Amino acid sequence: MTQNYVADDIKVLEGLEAVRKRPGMYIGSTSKSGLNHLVFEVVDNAIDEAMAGYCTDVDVIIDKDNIVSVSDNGRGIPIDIHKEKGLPAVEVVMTTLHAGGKFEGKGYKISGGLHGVGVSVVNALAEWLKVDVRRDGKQYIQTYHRGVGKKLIGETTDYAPADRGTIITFKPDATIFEEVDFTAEVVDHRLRELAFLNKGVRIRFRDLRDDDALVDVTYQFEGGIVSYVEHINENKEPLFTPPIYLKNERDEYEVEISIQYVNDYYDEQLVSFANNIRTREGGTHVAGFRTALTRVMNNFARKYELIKDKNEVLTGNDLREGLSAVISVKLRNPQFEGQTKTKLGNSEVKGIVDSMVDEGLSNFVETNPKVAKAIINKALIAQRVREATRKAQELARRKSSLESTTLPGKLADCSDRNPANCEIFLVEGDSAGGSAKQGRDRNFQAILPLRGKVLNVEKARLDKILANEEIRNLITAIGPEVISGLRETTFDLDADAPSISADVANAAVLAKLRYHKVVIMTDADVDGAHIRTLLLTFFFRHAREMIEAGALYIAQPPLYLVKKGSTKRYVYNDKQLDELLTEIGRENVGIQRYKGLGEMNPDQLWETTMDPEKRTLLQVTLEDGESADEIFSILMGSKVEPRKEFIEKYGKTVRWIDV
Ligand code: 0RA
Repeated sequence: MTQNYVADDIKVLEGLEAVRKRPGMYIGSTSKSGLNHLVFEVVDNAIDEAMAGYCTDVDVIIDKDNIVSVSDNGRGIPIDIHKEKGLPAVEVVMTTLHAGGKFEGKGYKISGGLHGVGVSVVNALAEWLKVDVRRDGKQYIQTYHRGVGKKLIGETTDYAPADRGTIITFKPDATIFEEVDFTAEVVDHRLRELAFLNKGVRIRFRDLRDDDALVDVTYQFEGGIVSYVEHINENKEPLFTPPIYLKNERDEYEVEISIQYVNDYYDEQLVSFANNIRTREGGTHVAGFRTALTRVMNNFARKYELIKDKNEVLTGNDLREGLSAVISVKLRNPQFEGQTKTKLGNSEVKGIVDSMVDEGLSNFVETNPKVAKAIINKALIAQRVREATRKAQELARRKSSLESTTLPGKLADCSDRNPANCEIFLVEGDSAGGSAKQGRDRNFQAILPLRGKVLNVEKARLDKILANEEIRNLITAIGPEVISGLRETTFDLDADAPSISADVANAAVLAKLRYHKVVIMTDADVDGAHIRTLLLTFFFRHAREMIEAGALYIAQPPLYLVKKGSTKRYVYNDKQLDELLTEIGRENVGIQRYKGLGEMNPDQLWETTMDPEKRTLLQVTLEDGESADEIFSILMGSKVEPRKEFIEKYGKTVRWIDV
């Protein structure tokens, strides 16, 4: 027996010696955070007593010299002789690592403290510590120095049984800690948090170190975590009041959740705890909550047709915007994982929280449909905004990628660097492109051959259009800034900007262009007309101001070459041909019909279509925005019938082209 006793004693010394040798292992560090942790370790024990239902008041004092005392009106640490060790139980608690658990009664001590190390660690790291227990009408006081040298200071037996509890007072060991000044704000914050998490418990905090700045606050929240949510949203505009509150106890798990949304704040404020320990990295309780929240709200939204499209869903992100929530779970064996050991790892918790929220929240939304609808509307707005933002970012990204792109390889640029003098010909196909390159005046004329049919832009959105290489080449060549979806500012001449004259606006557009004349040059046949229409549609939809500024043109290649004797005449349409033949007579006339630009030799192309002295260019103008819009929709949109009708009626002509 005596042998055992000594052995146990040595074990105690070894245990506490280990704490003093490697304090970081037990309290995280020996800096401020480790120091403050000493207070929390003691407070957590008192709060455990409150959680067990035996304590209503906790009193924390930081006194001069950084002497801390924590009192509670719980049952008091047992003082009877511990059977195995032959020591008063309080002494075992104070000197044995993890001793707290040995006293667990059923349903008691869910476990406290960041590392759950127990007060013996505080004892080991204190220059001195005094424990004062009042229990069963007795008072029992012990002191320690650096965890050892226990002294019985007092023992009385005439206490009023009602006056019970524990007072632990200690002074941190300056040979262990880098500094011994407790941080009042950190202690204060944690005590308030504990008061929220433990409904009704009264926690008083006093900082008496500085006579000129005494602190004396008391926290007590009858609303518990509902009060916590209200506190988080104190200066915000709630979407509804009071916050939603869900609670469930199952087996050895207790789950409490409070939720509120706010209108004027877009981040999520989710604060989660496991056994009063803040789980900054989240974990299975948070995952279960999120899954259930998303499902319940989507189910409700679909049931009441707040989302119509079957495929439409509110995502977790949509439902997180403006959400303030506190999640608090209590369980017997919490597993903490993650970088900072602040992530709850117990896998069973996810399902428990999920089913509890599913049940509780489904019930809530059915009985509070107005609140549910407000939440869903908010999420729908969040969804729309997110979608628009994503697109804008995508466009900005593409724009910068366009800007950083060197000019397309296919572009045969001109040498003049003054856009006002320059023209670019958008030419259908490589062979026509070849003729145009040879025929042009390279000083001021650039050629960009476009391969095949340009994408039908009427049906595609800008982000998709930009994936098309031909369009990208085109945009890069003329200057991305003229594309309305790719610039930050608009040149709009709307009612809000009456002071900007059309001239100024047009000049602003021209300043973005690399060529002041952009000329569509396609064959005079059906395919050519189609490509021209596709290009016009693109400019109309995405660079309308460029048309308004008069920068878009259509080249007029001849349809026929008429030869008689030594005279040669180019003819641009059948009517002209008729007139010419009437004039010169139909005998001994050679008529060549050009099927495509590629059939002309470079000199002919220059002479007939590109030479500013001789050519006819059609400037594209918009007579009437609305009807132009309608025509494009008919021509390029997906309804076949109106398009057919239009083409039959107007043939190949694009009506709004003003010559
Ligand atoms: C072990 C067992 C019991 C209470 C405590 C420890 C206890 C520890 C601290 C630390 C600060 N305040 C405290 N209050 C209580 C329960 C013993 C019983 O069943 O009565």
